[in-house]
Amino acid sequence: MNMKDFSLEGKIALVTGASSGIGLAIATGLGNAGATIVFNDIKQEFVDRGLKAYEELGLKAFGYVCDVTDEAGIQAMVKQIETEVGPIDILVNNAGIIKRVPMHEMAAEDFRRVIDIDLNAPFIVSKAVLPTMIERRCGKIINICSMMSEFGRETVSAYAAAKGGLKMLTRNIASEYGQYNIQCNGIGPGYIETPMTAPLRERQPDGSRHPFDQFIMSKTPAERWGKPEDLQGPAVFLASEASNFVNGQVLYVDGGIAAYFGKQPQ
Ligand code: NAP
Ligand code: GCO
Repeated sequence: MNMKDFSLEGKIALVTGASSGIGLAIATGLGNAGATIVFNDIKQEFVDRGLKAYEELGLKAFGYVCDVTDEAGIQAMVKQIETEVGPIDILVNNAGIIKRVPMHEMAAEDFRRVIDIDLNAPFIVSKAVLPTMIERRCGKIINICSMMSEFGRETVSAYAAAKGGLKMLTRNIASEYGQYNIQCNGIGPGYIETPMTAPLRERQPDGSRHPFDQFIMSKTPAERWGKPEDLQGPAVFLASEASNFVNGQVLYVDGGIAAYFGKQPQ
């Protein structure tokens, strides 16, 4: 093996929803490995925020305003990228939302919205990039799954259903398109410090840690929340030639949560 296999020089990477959080970190990691970064977000102000962030990091990036659930918009955006930047080598389906509501109280429209963004959109965006990947006989698709691809918990029924489905969509894309030298894998982050999990880490009025924060500490061997940067190395690996025989897998980057029974209460 040659360490150049980990290089992304000359590659074009589309990371959805990459103006903040995990997407921004993953795109930065891919950029530092040599890829040209392309990303989208739902508002120009968020795209501008992302472009500023990449510029400050000295990284070349292209940003587009597009809602990942809008198939016509995604198809047009991918064609625009292919014209303005070049063919997409790497797709990271990162954009996602969560709504934490007890299932028996959740509005069906809210359940559908989570499924639409977290599961239907990875289908829509993958469908848009696959024809060129098939034609070029190469491509990498990385789906950002979750601990909820494996576990349930109270109030996240829609999110768990979506992320469980996303794990199987990952396996099916791998199965259907491996013959074209296209690899599709997932990254399953553990609990990561981003805006999505900020409510779970808020300090209590007495200054103590949020009960859920304490719970995660007891369930994580690493005894810390993950940082978005913890996902950069795994993403570069799955986006690179070094993982050409890895297909249909979900790589959990969770500090050991999925392997751990949990700390015995003191
Ligand atoms: P985040 O900071 O909220 O990032 C989500 C990104 O997706 C935002 O940039 C958001 O844009 C964008 N987005 C949302 N809906 C969109 C749409 N319809 N079209 C285009 N972009 C859209 O949260 P995060 O924690 O980085 O989450 C990123 C991914 O990691 C998600 O798929 C999430 O499920 C997954 N994940 C997170 C954790 C964690 O602990 N944080 C763990 C496992 C998996 P706006 O800001 O404009 O809404
Ligand atoms: C929650 C959290 C989790 C994380 C992540 C874990 O409410 O339990 O938001 O779902 O975001 O998905 O991997």
